[in-house]
Amino acid sequence: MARILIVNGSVVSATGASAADVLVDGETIAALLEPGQAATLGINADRVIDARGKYVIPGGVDAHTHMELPFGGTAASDTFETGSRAAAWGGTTTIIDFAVQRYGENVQDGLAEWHRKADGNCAIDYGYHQIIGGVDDESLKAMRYLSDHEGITSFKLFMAYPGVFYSDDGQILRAMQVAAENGSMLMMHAENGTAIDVLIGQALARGESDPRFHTDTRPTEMEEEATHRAIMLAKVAKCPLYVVHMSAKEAVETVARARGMGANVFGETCPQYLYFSYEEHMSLPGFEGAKYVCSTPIRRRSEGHQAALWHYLRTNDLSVVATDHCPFCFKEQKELGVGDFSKIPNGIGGVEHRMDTIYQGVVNGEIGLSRWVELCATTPARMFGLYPKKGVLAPGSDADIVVYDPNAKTRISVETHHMNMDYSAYEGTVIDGKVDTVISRGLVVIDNDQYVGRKGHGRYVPRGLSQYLL
Ligand code: DUC
Ligand code: ZN
Ligand code: ZN
Repeated sequence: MARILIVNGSVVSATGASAADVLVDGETIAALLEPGQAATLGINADRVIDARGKYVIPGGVDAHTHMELPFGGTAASDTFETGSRAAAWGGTTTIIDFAVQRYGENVQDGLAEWHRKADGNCAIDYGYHQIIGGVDDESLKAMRYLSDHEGITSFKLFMAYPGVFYSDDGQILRAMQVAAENGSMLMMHAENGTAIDVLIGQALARGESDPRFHTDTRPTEMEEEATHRAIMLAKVAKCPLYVVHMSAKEAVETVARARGMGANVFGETCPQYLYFSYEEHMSLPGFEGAKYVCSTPIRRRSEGHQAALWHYLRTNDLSVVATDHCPFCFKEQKELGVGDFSKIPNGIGGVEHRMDTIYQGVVNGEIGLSRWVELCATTPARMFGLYPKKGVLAPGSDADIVVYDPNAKTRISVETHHMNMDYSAYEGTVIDGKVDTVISRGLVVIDNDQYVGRKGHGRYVPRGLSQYLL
């Protein structure tokens, strides 16, 4: 593989920014050099990339995606091939997807199925968390095995979706106790699913069938209560806990309180919760709101959730921005829920837009430049045992690099995105900044507005334990 020298850029890390040149040799970073030092030292490269006026950052790590997830009577519309390519377009060079064990299935079979879907198809590197949809003796044993032998050190449980992925409190506690044995991370979908199902039934009985009732039947209290319960169970089990896709400010307050008391509790949010709202998106006329149906739901701006989430991104009570990329087409997929919002498949596609939309938070003064890199690359890598291979530009790290142009603009549209979706939730949005060049393990994959990578370049990356445990 080639030697690449990136010159004249500003290298941005989780701790600061400085003028430096980056030398890539094969799949890894060979050196960070003083500007001009390469010439002095007589270093040659096969390719020199001029990053003048641009940022040079570690490739994004999206810790929450769902390629080809069977869900809601259909399946997420991106394959690993299309979804990982779209991620690369958006400056993400590693995804952690969720392998699935459904109730009654064998965990290892679920994992094998995910390898079948991903292996040989990805443009960028990938790992897996494992969803445990049926906690029993066998799946608990499998958790130990995956963590010891398969590089899967994080497990997602659901307090929502009774009859599908749901675990009761006793099952959750047992899984947490197993995770605590070796420091694996328990990831939680924290919503009170049995109570929500009652509210859904009552709403439908009243004839409330439009998409916006998805939010109304998943009130903030259901997220807050479940988050609190998960934290208490994790405390009893002495297990690290990562609460996924948080949208209610009260729920994050609960995480903040636990963190204040020294608990190993972490919160994740997603761009859709920062930018979309009940008033502007869920309540669009007709069936348009279906485009924004995801769980946890999009919340009311009038209640201050979006502003609070930005606040908690600053305080680190929300530590990671992931996408929960779970795309469904409007035609035939979202449309399954015409006349019954509870049948709309839950999910929004966004793997391509995370780096850009969160960079907009830098432009808007919500977060600093280094915090952008920390939230989108460095912390997810450390949180899920990928660091320092991923998430940092340092000698020996994988050469996963994004050259980002802060002076260009990105217009998001279904016409120009690369995800396998027939609509864009961000249609027409113009973002300051643009992914310029993307390198995945030493291979240039995005160059001059072209995808020049290849299917199968991306490799499975086994992960270690979280590096954040107190
Ligand atoms: N939870 C997820 O994490 N992804 C898709 C749907 C859901 O409820
Ligand atoms: Zn979830
Ligand atoms: Zn998800």
